[in-house]
Amino acid sequence: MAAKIHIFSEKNTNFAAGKIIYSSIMRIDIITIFPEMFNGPLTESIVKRAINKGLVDIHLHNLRDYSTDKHRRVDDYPFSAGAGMVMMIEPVDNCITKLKSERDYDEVIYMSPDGILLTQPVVNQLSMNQNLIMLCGHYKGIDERIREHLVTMEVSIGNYVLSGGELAAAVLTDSLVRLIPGALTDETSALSDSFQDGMVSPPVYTRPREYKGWSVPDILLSGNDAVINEWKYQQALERTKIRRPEMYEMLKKN
Ligand code: 6GU
Repeated sequence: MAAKIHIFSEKNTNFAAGKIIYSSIMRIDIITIFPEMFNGPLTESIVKRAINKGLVDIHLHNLRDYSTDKHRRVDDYPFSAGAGMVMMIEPVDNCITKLKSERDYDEVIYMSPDGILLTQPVVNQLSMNQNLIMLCGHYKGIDERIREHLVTMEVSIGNYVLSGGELAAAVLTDSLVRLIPGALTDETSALSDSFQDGMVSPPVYTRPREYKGWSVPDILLSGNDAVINEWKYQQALERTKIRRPEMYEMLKKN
C-alpha cells in the first residue's frame, strides 16, 4: 500500500467560484495505523467539498509503512510489568522526520485522552495554522519519548476513552475545516455556530407551521426582525444558563 494516501485535490489548487479565488490554505497530515477509518468522515459533506475546492489538503499516512520491521510492527511490550502494548518510537519518528523535511509544521498534535480538552476557542486558535500533523495513538499508549521530543501539543475530545485517536482526529479535522473561508456556503454560518459567541444555539423551526397541534412560536412569523433577533438572543441565553451554566457565568463576567 502507498505510504501516503492523498485524498483528492492537487496541492495549491486555485479554484475560481464567482469572484472568490480559493487556494489551499491548510494542510493536515494524519498518522494512523487505520487510514480507512477516515473514509466516511473526510469523504462526505463539508469536508469533502472543502477538499474538492482545494481549501484543504489532507494526507493520511499509514504508520506501518514507516516500520523498519519485516512484519511492519509498530508496537512492542512495555519495559517493566504493565498491561498492554506501547507504540514504538522509531516508525513515528521516521514518519514525522520525513514530513518535517518537506515543510515546516506549526504543531505536531498527539490525539490523547489526557490532552487539553477541545473547545471552540481551541479550534479557533488552531485554525490559524497552515500545516498540522495529527498523530493517532493506540494500544496502551505511545513511548513517552515521542511526547517529549516530537509532539508539541496534545488534544482530547472529551473525558471518556476511545479505542484510538482516529475518531478524535476526524472530529478535530472537521471542526477546523468548517472554519476555512469558503468551506461553508453561507459565510456567516460559522460565526453563528453554537459556542462561537459563548452561547448554545436558539431553537429553529421549519414548515409546517402546525404539526399534530405542535405549533411554531408566533413571534417567528411576525416579520419583525428586531423583535425576532431579540427573541433568539434571549432563547440562546436561557438555554446556555440551563445547559451550560459554566459558560453562562463567563458571559455574565464579560
Ligand atoms: Cl484524542 N484519544 C482517545 N484514545 N480517546 C479519547 C480521545 C482521544 N479524546 C477523548 N477520548
